[in-house]
Amino acid sequence: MRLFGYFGCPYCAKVRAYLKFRGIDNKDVEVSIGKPELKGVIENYLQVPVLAFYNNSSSEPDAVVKDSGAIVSTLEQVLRGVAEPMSDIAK
Ligand SMILES: N[C@@H](CCC(=O)N[C@@H](CS)C(=O)NCC(=O)O)C(=O)O
Repeated sequence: MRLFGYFGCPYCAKVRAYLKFRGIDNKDVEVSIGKPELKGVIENYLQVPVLAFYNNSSSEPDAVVKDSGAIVSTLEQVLRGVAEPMSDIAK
């Protein structure tokens, strides 16, 4: 999974802290001005953090969650088995 965000973004720090706390591996993608990195990931949303799940070789994300609260809540539900696994969050 990839976490799109930038250094100094408090909402991104919140999600990174949560991922570390839960021991979830991820790849941090630092976004630049205008957030071109979000193109093809999420449309009409220019805030970070955004979390994206990818299949092995896919360049298109299988699932995308925006908003730090929604990211934490979604991952927590998946970990607790009360939501469908999103791709495979252990990857
Ligand atoms: N409710 C959102 C707020 C996210 C937010 O405000 N992110 C800021 C950065 S900390 C942002 O992307 N601002 C627009 C920008 O930097 O261009 C969340 O919890 O994720």
